[in-house]
Amino acid sequence: SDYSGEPHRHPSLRINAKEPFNAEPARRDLVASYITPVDLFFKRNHGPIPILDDIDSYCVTIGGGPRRLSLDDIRRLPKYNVTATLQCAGNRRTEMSKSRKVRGVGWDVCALGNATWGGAKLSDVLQLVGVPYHTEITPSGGKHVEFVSVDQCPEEKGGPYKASIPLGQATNPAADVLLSYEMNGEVLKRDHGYPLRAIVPGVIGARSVKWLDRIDIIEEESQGFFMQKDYKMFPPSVDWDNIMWSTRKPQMDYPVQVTVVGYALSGGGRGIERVDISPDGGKSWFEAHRYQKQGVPYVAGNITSDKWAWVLFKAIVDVKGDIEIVAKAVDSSANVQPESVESIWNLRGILNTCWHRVRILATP
Ligand code: MTE
Ligand code: MO
Repeated sequence: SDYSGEPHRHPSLRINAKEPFNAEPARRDLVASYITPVDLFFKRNHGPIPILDDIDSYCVTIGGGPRRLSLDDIRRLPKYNVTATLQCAGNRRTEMSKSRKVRGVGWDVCALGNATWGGAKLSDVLQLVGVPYHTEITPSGGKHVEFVSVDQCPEEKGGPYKASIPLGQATNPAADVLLSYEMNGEVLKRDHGYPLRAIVPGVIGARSVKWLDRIDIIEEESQGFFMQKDYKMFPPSVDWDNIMWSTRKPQMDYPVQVTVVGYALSGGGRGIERVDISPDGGKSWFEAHRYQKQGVPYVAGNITSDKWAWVLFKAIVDVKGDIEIVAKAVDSSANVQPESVESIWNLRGILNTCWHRVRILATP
C-alpha cells in the first residue's frame, strides 16, 4: 500500500499505528471541549487515505448504478446539522487487553469524538432515487443499505471498506443518518472522509463509512470483512485471568482536591441520566455535574437534537493518600456500565464499557 500521500496531522495526537494511521487525542485535550476540534478528533483507518481531488466529477452511485449523484445534487437537498458522538468499538481496548490479550490496534480511552456533522439525510437521498421513507422501526431480517468506500484495506486483502445498516434505519428521517460533507462547520477533512461519508448516529463508528463510492440496497447484511469477520462481540471465556488490584499504601493525611472530567454516552440515542463518581474504588458514590451544548459552531441548515452526542461531566474529589477514582454512567433506559472488564471480555477487544478507574498516587 502507498502511504506517500497522507495528510498532515496534529503533533499532539497519540499514534497507535502509523500505517494505516490510527491516532487519538490526549485525555485532557479530549474532555476540554464539548465539540471536539477536527484536528484532535481520533482517526481510525484501515488503509491509506484516498486522494479524491477531482470534486467536480465526484459521484456517489446509488442502488447499483441507475442513479449517480454529484456532490451538488447532495448539497441541494435540505441540510441538517447533527451533533453526534462517534466512538470506535475498539475504544479502551488496551485496558481490556490487560485483563487478557486481545487482537487489534491498541486504544486508550480517547477513540471517540463529538462533532457537528453537516449533510443531507440519507432518507432524503434515498427518497430522491425512489426509495420511500419509513417512520417505524422495521423488524430485523429486512433489506439493508450498504455503504461502499473507495479506500482499499490491506487487512481485507485489497477490498474496499464497506458496512451496512438496516433499510428501516436508513429511510427513517428520525434516525438522523447523514451523508455528511461538513464537520464542525468546515468542509470535511481527508482523514474524516472527504468529500462524503456516512454518519450513523448512535452505533459503533465502523458503520460510518468514509469516502463513499457506492450505496447499495441489498437483501441481507453486508458480507464485507468488517461486518462479518470483525466488530462482532463474543462472550468471554470462563477461563479468564483475575485482575488483582494491588494493595493500598497507608493513607496519608495530605488533603488535595482534583477535578475529575470525562465523557459519558450511550448508543441508540439514549440520553445519560446520571454519572456517578466514587472517590474510593467503588465503595461510595456521588453524582457528577453534567453539561452539554457548549461551543457548538454556528452552521447553516437544520439543527437536530443533541441526543446522539456525549455529555461531559465534572466533579471535585478530595485526595487523601492514594485513591482510585471510578466513574460510571446510567442511561435513560437505566442501563448501567458493567463493573468489571472480565465480564465483557471478548477476543477482539471491542465495546469495553466497564467502569473507568483512575488511580491517583499521593506518594510519588
Ligand atoms: N470508512 C472507511 N472507508 N475506511 C475505514 O477504515 N473506519 C471505520 C469508520 N469508517 C473506516 C471507515 C471505523 S472502524 C471508525 S471507528 C470510524 O470510521 C472512524 O472515523 P474517523 O476516522 O473519522 O474518526
Ligand atoms: Mo472503529
